[in-house]
Amino acid sequence: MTTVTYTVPAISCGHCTHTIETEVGELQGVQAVKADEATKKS
Ligand SMILES: [Cu+2]
Repeated sequence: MTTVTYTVPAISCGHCTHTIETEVGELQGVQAVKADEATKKS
């Protein structure tokens, strides 16, 4: 399994992380998504 970390400065609240996890999780080949509001990484 490959892990990739992205920095997403636009994350400003828990709703943003939820949106990212939902949308990225629908992409083909993505097994798990975790977005973090505090570090702005996903
Ligand atoms: Cu937000």
